[in-house]
Amino acid sequence: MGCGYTIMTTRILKKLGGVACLAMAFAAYIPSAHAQNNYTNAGTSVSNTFTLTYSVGGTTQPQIDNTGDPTSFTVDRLVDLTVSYQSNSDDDSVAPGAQDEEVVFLLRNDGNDNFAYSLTTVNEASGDDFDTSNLEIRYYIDDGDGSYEPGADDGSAQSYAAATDDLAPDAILWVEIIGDIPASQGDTETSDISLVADTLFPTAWLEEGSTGANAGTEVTADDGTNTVEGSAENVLNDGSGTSNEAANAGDYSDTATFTVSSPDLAADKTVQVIATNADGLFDCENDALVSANEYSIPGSCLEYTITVTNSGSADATISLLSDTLPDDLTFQGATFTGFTGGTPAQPVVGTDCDAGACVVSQTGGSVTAGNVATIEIRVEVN
Ligand SMILES: [Ca+2]
Ligand SMILES: [Ca+2]
Ligand SMILES: [Ca+2]
Ligand SMILES: [Ca+2]
Repeated sequence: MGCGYTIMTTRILKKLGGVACLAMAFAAYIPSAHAQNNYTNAGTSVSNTFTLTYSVGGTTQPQIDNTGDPTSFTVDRLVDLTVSYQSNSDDDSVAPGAQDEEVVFLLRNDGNDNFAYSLTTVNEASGDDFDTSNLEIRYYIDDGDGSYEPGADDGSAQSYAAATDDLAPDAILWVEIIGDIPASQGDTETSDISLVADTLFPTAWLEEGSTGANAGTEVTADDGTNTVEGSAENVLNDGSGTSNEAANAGDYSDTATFTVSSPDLAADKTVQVIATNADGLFDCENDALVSANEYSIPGSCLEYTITVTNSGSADATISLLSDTLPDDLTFQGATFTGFTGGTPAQPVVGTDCDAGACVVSQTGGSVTAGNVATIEIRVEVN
């Protein structure tokens, strides 16, 4: 870094007649990495003295120093922040029509003073398929471990109004955006939502105390005329996370994506004659198809097949699949395949289906994503 603090070094070099560069004396004030940055608070007055002893021809001369007039400067106010979507902290895969779905963002104060923040949601208009409705913001105050623990170590949800609580340097808020997914959205469709945080005056600076009437108003950059001592001046050093805000404007943003995951369910029913069974010897419950050209006379064995196909990316939960067989039949058995869980039901083999006596059903359970479930029902013609 050489002579890190240019202004200060210039002053000291003048007093020393250009003898040395005192960069080392100020090395501690050069910003380091952001995470756990341990910055010096804005408004801190840093004083410093030096001594110079020398001799001429072996004779020690009076010491030169500035102990009676220490150099000092005020640490200015670094404004910087991080907004980062936490894709591992929520379920951003949502069902059509789902309500109060949430995405989670980290908001961290990367500056060197207390700040509050305004929080704004943006339903992005391009690059996605739909907008999420009824957006709301709430947040949790991290307990200092950097882990998202809503309702536990990070306490209960704070509802957001016009400004967040004051946030100390390095402190983190977990900001949740909550919204409703329109019922009409199809499988794999997406909705992009950005969170924009803008830096506001806190209720009190760390070193300089109450911000009075400025609390909750936007922090803007210094007028460009720096004073070395006196009040801390605002230096905006934020980047730009999305097109919703620019660099060095005291704000930052990131984008989360809801992706619709829905079952895509189709069902149909076919019938096939398994055996003409003219001699009455065919075992309709157990025997296999005789030929592709069997007739349906009284006594013939037929098979209905109900096929449920889930070509979506989410499981479909079955409420009830029910088939009441026609009066003209006698029930000969049913085979259920492909359902996960739930309860199949069927009449006793040999039941005459008059008056709705033959109900075959699947109650509950699911057809998982990408799978097919079937019910094969054997009957004889009366
Ligand atoms: Ca959108
Ligand atoms: Ca935590
Ligand atoms: Ca200054
Ligand atoms: Ca910015």
